[in-house]
Amino acid sequence: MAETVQYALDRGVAIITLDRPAAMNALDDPTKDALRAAVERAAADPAARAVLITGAGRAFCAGQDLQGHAGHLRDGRGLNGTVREHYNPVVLGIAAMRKPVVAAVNGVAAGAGMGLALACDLVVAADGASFVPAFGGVGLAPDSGVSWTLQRLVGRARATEILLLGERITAPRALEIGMIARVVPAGELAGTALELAARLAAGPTAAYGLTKDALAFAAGSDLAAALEREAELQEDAAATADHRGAVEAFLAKERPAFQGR
Ligand code: T3D
Repeated sequence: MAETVQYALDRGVAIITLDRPAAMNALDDPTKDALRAAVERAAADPAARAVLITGAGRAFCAGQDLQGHAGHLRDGRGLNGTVREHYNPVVLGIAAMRKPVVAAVNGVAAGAGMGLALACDLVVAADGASFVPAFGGVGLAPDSGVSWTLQRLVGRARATEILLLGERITAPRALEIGMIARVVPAGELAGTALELAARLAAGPTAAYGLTKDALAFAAGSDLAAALEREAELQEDAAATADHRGAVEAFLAKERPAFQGR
C-alpha cells in the first residue's frame, strides 16, 4: 500500500488516514489505488468491526489531484477511467460494507473528498472544517456519489443550490442542514471520532450492517417493498448470537457483550 494512505487498528476500529498533507490529501493515482485497497481491506478484515476515515494535516481531502489530472488531460488520457476504477468502488465499498463507517472531517473536504465524506455512515467534523463542492469550479459534474448522497441528506432544492453555486459550506452550516451528524471543537475531533467508532465496534455490528442494508434499500423502494426487506433482514438479525445474548442479558439485568455475529 502506498505511504499516502495509512491503515491501523485500534479497539476493533480500522483507521484509514489519507496522508498527503502537503497536497491537502488530494487524490493522485497511487493514493486512489491505496484508498480503494484500504476500503477493501477494512471490509474483509475480521479484526475491524467499524471503520474510521480521516485526513492528516489541515485538510480532510481536496478531491482529485489536479496536478496529475492536468497531466492526463494534456497527454490525451482525459479522466483515465478513474471514476469507474477508483471513486465508484470506494463509495460502493463503503456503502456495501456491513460495518459502520465514520468520517472524521478534520479540515476541508472538496470535490471527491466531499463525496468520500458523505459516503460514510456518520460524519463528524471539526468546527473549522468545511465542504466545498469543487466540481463546477473546474468545469466538472459531480462524481463519487455526491449527486446521490447529497440530495438524500439535504433535499433536492438545497443539493441543487450547493452543486450549482459551489459555495463553501462550513461545518456548523452542514450540521444545520442535516448534511453531517456532529460538529466538535477541532482539538477534540480525533478523540471523539475514535470513541464513537470504538463504541460502534463494540456494538451489535451484524445488526448495524443489516441496518445499513435496510436504509439503503428503503431509499429506493416503496413502503411495501421496504417492509418486506425489513422482514427478511430482521430474520437475519434475530438469528445472530448477539440478539439471543442481548435478550438473555436484558432479562438477567446485565450488560450485553456483543460479538458482531
Ligand atoms: O477524473 C477526474 O479527475 C474526475 C474526478 C474529479 C473529482 C474531483 O474531486 S473534481 C474537484 C477537484 N478538486 C478541486 O477542484 C479543489 C481544488 N482546491 C481548492 O479549491 C482549494 O485548494 C481548497 C478549497 C481545497 C482549499 O483552499 P485553501 O485556500 O485552504 O488552500 P490552497 O491555498 O488553495 O491550497 C493549498 C495547497 O494545496 C496549494 O498548493 P501550494 O500552492 O501550497 O503548493 C494547492 O495547489 C494544493 N491543492 C489544493 N487542492 C488541490 C491541490 N493540489 C492538487 N490538487 C488539488 N485538488
